[in-house]
Amino acid sequence: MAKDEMPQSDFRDAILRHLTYTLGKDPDHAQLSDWRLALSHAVRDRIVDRWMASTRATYRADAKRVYYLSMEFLIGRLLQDNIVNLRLAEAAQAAIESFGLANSDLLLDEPDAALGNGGLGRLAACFMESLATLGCPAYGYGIRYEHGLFRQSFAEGRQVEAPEDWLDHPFVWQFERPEARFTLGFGGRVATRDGRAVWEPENFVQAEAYDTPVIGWRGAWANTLRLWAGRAVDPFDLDRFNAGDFTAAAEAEALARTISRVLYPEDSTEAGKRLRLTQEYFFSAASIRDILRRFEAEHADLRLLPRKVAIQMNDTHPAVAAPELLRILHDERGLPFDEALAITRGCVNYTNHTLLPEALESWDEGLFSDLLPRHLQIIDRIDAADAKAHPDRRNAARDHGKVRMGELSFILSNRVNGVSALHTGLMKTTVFADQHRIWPDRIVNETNGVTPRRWLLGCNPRLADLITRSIGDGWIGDLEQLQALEPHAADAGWLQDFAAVKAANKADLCDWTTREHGVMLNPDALFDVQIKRIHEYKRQHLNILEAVALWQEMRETPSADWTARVKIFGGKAAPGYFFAKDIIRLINDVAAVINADAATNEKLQVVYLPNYNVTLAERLIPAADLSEQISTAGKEASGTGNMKFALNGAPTIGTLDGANVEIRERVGAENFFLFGLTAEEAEARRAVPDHAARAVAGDPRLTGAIEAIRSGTFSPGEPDRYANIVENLTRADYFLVASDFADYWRAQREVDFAYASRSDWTRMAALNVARSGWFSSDRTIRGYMQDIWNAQSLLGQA
Ligand code: DL6
Repeated sequence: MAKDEMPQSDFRDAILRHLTYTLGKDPDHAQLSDWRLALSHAVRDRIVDRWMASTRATYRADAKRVYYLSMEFLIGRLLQDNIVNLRLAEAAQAAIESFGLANSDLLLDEPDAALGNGGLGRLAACFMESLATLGCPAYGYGIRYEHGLFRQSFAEGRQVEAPEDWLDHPFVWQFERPEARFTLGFGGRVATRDGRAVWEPENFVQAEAYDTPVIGWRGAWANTLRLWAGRAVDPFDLDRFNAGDFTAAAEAEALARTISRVLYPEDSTEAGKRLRLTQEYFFSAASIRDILRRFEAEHADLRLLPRKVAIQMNDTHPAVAAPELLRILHDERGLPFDEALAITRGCVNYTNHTLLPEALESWDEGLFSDLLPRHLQIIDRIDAADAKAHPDRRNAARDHGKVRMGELSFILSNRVNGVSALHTGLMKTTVFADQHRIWPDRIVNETNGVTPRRWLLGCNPRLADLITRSIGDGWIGDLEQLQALEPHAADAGWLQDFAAVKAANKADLCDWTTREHGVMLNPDALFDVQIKRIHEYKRQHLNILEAVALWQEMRETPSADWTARVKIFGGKAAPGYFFAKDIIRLINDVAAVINADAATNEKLQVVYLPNYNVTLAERLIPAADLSEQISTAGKEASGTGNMKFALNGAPTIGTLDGANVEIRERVGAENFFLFGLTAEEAEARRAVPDHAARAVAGDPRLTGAIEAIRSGTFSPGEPDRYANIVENLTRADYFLVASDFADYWRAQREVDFAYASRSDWTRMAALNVARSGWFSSDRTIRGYMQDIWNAQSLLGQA
């Protein structure tokens, strides 16, 4: 392991000092959370100096800054990350243990900050860490939600949602910045004065900044994650209070706080949509003001902006940032429109994370103009200029009564990127084909990556240790060095050590599921894991159908030499996505029946672990044998879970979708279980009439599995419970579950066969690790710095 930088006694003293003087607690009476907070303060102290030094170095160098605008930063717990990156792991552990406490208890006491839904938000968190590791001066801008992604539990197999409450506990890492506030307007009208448009908003709120430092590997550089909270301009109406209307007196504050109250408010209602667009403008506009304030403190000439500022819009959620910047440059700073447009375009870039039509944002123009009337005028003017320059253009930003954020983002960006090679290619031929024809150089690819500090060194210390003992610790900052493991993967003794690491991780997981959930898992079984948001395109229902078919076949031929399997699921469904919620319930119902079957349960178990979050991923991924990446080809933009599993020695069973394609190319086709239609074949299959019914009729296993669900085997007394799923699979099946089932079954049996030959399996798993170095988010960020931002590293200058 990397050696700690700090003498242990100093660290111990620092913790005690914080416990006493920052928290006011007597060590004799301190609770676990007090110790955790004291430790966090001691760690934070080590970050702050480096943070300030990094900021000073950026000012000194007058460097270009990167601004990453994202509605989501799925940061999870930060204490361990910070300890790891500061190389304080040993000092911290020794200090904690000297107080008679267990290291892991303390680390796990920290709430998991779930400020995101899934891949997009977790990517943003990995990017922040890699930006700091690479010494790229950067700010993340987002929203400080009081309630992150809901907490999930199950009642009779159904998903139950409860509010998440990370801010009920002190969040040590943040610094409140009451002085950093911006007043933002909404609604109103656009007047004309002296021939110029002037927006006169009707309502106002304030955005208040909270800063969290993000430290990179070895603590050489630190950047800022700045999250905005909603505050009222006049928080308290004393006249109303004195008149006895106490609720109304605090109404403005309550309304302003609503903006940053919850992550992704349910937006099936008009009010929900309005709140969502308000959130988007709120954080985008506050961030743009902050960016301009910082720039103008040092520069008088706004034309320099593209040389000093790169703004990355993480999907279209911050898309209003672009017209907002243009508006300020033109309306408020007085630049000619074309110049303001060119400057905006020189600064702004857009990452697309999905091609699913329902996920591509568009706003009703009535709602948009109600909240942002001036922005709609600006969008119209951009559209008009575009139409003149490109008369054959088909896709306007405002079209058929909608403001289309993908088109808007594309038009206003310098670079537009996809997140895997396949996805970027599909952007060019499908959703953005028209724009690509007009601006053929604008779309670039930056395949996603994950930070190895959290997703290997932090979450899998046993494997990290084995790697470091084998090839040194250079891999932590340069993941491609994992290639040096290849010769070890041919050494039987080393492979035994590798297998022992996996076995120990699995044993830990078994202990935990027994302790926390009363579920005893067979540690000798293959741990087959699918963890991600629940969505039809991710096809958790394909996985559970295979479990049903396998169970039926095991019952029919109990004497066959079945490879024992534990199928593990984790993931949340959007509260309003009823089909996904049916899938969750089906998995739980199937699990209950299969796990209770004494004839098969030594060979097959199905477990759905509730409340999947970053912490649970950190627990499951190191213990996984098999990574399920089974989306319908063409639908998963990239995936990042797929990279984490491969990096932790779990080969993939997967389709040629998203970054699976690149994973397979790198780890080798022989170390990847491929199945299913390609994106092109999938498109063609959808055009075949009755493709679903035909696929079901042609496969007795699938017919049997669907029939079991249809007849109520898993929902006794209520056979109709899954009528929707059955109907979908046999008639519509847009996501081609039935069409891919037979090939999935085949690939799963290949997995069984391969796992039975354990030394070959271990070698395959080790080669997955050795060949996954390219999937570091450091590589991805280097790509953005070079291809998109033209930003330089200041490492060594802080
Ligand atoms: O790029 C991060 C992540 C990809 O790995 C996933 O494949 C993709 O589904 C996800 N996209 C979203 C879409 N959200 N919106 N808008 O989360 O992005």
